[in-house]
Amino acid sequence: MTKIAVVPGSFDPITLGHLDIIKRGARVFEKIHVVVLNNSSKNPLFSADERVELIRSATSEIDNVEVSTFSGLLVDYAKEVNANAIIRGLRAVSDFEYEMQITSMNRVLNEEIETFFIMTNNQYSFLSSSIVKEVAKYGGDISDLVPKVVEVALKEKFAE
Ligand code: COD
Repeated sequence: MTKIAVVPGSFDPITLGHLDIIKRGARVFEKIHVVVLNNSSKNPLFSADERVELIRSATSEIDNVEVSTFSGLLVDYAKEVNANAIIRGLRAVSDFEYEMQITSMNRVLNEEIETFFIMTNNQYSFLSSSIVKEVAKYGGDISDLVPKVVEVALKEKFAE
């Protein structure tokens, strides 16, 4: 059986924490599909297409990674790309409850798709897209937190 995993998220925008999870997943699974899910309850800074482009640039050197966007249920996307696994990142205990809810719901929707968790690298345990946007908005240095393309894109966004 081919080991194909989906790494889903909002990625608004992708950070070095996300990238770390994607890279480590790509070492274990034969193929990784990173998917930007349009979450109707959030008001994103970057459009879905912009987020996909930023992820593509940030992952261009990883051969077994593909990036796309999807509107709908994660399990439906996973089925579409023949994935039998979902990878999520865990930063702190505070992530656990939310992740447990999502995982349980996805299992109800399709019990054949297994969710795997990758613990964050300690240096990124505080990192989130929201924090990065907040710091970038007020001109703080985010060069150690996001890929270079994202740093540039955030500067442009907040200069608009
Ligand atoms: N270090 C490690 N991992 C990290 C870090 C970090 N610094 N920052 C984020 N992560 C992980 C997160 O824990 C998560 O696993 C992943 O990276 C993506 O994070 P986000 O914040 O970009 O994405 P989320 O959590 O908002 O994504 C939620 C989904 C879009 C996946 C979810 O809403 C969804 O599946 N929506 C589709 C509808 C659906 O199927 N619903 C049913 C299930 S609830």
